[in-house]
Amino acid sequence: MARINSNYRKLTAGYLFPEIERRVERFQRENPAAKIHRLGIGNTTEPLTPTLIKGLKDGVERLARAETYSGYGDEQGQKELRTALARYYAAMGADLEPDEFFVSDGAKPDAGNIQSIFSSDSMVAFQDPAYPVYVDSNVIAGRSGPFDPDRGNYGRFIYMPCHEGNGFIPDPPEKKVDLIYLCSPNNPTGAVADHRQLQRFVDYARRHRAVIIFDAAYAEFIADPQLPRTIFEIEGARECAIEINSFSKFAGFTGVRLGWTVLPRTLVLEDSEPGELRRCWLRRQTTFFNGASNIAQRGGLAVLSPTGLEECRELIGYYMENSRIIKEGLQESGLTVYGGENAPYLWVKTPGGLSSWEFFDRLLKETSVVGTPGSGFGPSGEGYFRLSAFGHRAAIEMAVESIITRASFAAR
Ligand code: PGU
Repeated sequence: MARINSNYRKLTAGYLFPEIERRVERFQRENPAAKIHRLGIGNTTEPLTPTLIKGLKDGVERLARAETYSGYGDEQGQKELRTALARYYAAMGADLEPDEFFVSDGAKPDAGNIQSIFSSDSMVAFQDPAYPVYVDSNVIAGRSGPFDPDRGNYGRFIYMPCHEGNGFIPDPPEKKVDLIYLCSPNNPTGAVADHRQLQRFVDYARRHRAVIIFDAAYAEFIADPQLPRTIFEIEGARECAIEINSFSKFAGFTGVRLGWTVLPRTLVLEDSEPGELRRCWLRRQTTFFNGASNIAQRGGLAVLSPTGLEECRELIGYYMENSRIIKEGLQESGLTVYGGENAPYLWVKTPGGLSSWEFFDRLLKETSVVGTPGSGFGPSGEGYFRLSAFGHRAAIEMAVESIITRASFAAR
């Protein structure tokens, strides 16, 4: 008799973004004339830059000739791309070998799959709130214990609350844990950990032989040159950290699909030799994954070229200008807003003690603006709301205008 993986029943709700989409569709059905302003999902909107298009076309052209045609490739990713990634990290002061990079079809699959190379009874700590994939993948893997509906959390998980009091960057856990998920710049709060804060996590991890899984998908949005863009800028990180990253937000590859994970050979665990964990991930990927698209990888190479980087950074500047417009507009309407300076997300405190979903419904009804309820990112996200700065400028301006002129809570 076949039985399902009952851990799926422990997931508290459907995946956040499809749930939002369902509510928006219902609103649109009931209000066919409403023009919806989408500041919900962090999805890129601007066309790829010329250098990237050229790189992708080159990938296609190579498939048209027998001499350059390629089929299945190196599961770990094309050597040329991994070498370019190592160079990209070297420019940030991080010393990594091409063999420590694993190219993938995006940061989401890596963030979900990485837990599978760790013991199934690992104790796991999460930044709260955070990108839901970290918690959900560990629930599915059976590490969560039961869900507590009153507290909105899972009994066996360690939550590291992020709130105004700690500037949305938590301290390392008090207890000994095995795995720690960190995301900086953080989705959803937009907060970025500084060197000192990351050093504390690295020191903690080395002391307890814990592993930090560091999601740097928004690293390129950091404007402040003092802030670390990779965990590998931190002393000792090569012994205890894995970094997950993506071309999605960096280069507009949300639909192209390309990311990478860095797993250093020097990483040590309680019960294994240096290098064994890296070999496990390689084994995992060679068994379950057949490599990223060769066309996308040519695109990735173009991103990392000097002109590619320059163009992508210009595009990031465009989204960050959106971010500034949203932040100023919301502040003008009397809301308290965090983030948005080194990350493409604005973290808004809901007014009048509204819950995150109450605010979602109110904002949609009054202004036709769609955002993301903070509670969808973890219990500490309750009472907050995330707005995304990815969007066409005109659409962003209309959304902000709609909030300023139509929201009942706006100061006028
Ligand atoms: N890591 C973080 C922290 C993210 O916020 C996202 C996307 C990803 C990884 C995914 O990267 P890929 O390389 O494209 O796989 N977050 C968006 C999209 C939602 C989703 O379901 O991924 C968001 O709105 O939060």
